[in-house]
Amino acid sequence: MSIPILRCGRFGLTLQRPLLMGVLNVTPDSFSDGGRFSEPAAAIDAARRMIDEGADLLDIGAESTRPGAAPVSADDEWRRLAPVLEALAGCGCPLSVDTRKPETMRRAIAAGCDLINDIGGFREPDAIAAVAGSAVAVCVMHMRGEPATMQQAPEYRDVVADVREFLRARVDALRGAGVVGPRILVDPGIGFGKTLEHNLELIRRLPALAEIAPVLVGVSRKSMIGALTGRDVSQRLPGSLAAMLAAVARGAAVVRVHDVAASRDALAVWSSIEGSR
Ligand code: HH2
Repeated sequence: MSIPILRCGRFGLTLQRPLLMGVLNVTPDSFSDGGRFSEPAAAIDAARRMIDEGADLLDIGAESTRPGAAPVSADDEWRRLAPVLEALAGCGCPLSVDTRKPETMRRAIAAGCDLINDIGGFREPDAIAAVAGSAVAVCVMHMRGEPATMQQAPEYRDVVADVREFLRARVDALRGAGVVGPRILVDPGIGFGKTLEHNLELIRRLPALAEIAPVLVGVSRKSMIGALTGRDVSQRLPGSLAAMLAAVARGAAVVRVHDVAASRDALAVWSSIEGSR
């Protein structure tokens, strides 16, 4: 069987084993690490540390998406991203930019990023056009509603069927616009307009999403882990590792994590026992 590949800007990443995407939030208000890396120098140090620890990709975000977060303008978003992207351009690690804004997508692609991660699933008018003429990979995430209101009593007919239908339609729209080849990841959007039970069901039935495209999953430090363990955000690593391995066991191709070294160790042990991935 041929080894699946993700075409990702300057890189071709093999998906033979689960890939680790390290989270770099250059925001003053992210839920888990808000403010720690809002100065470019601190962000760049954190990025280099994650690369040393074994990150396969870095996901750089300049707008917090935690429930209730305030939106930022495209210019402010770019002011936060530009120095970090410039400093990391030659770091040898694929760079993902986490944004919903077509203008930021275009600027990030021009600055040499390799993946655009859109928690809005490329629904903004012009978002698909922003990535279509480039070689970047895309991550299409499902979110119900908007960050400010998404946790207000979310309801689904069947959460897995609804998320799958949404992701399939977005992937079809991207492919129709010329985003072809193995450049697309899909993501159930854990915590984005979902109850705890919705999140658990999506992880349990992840293979239903992997039929569409390789799946990226982000559970690291999220409120789902807090709800299950009673732990504050600073103490959610063990729970995050358990959820990450449950996702990987169900076929997650990429996992988005804050704690790269610990996640790398957990994956090394898991993969050695499982053998095949
Ligand atoms: N989760 C967050 C942000 N971006 N992108 C994808 N594809 N999948 C996710 O699950 C995901 C994401 C939220 O986490 P974090 O970046 O740590 O927090 P904040 O949005 O507050 O910056």
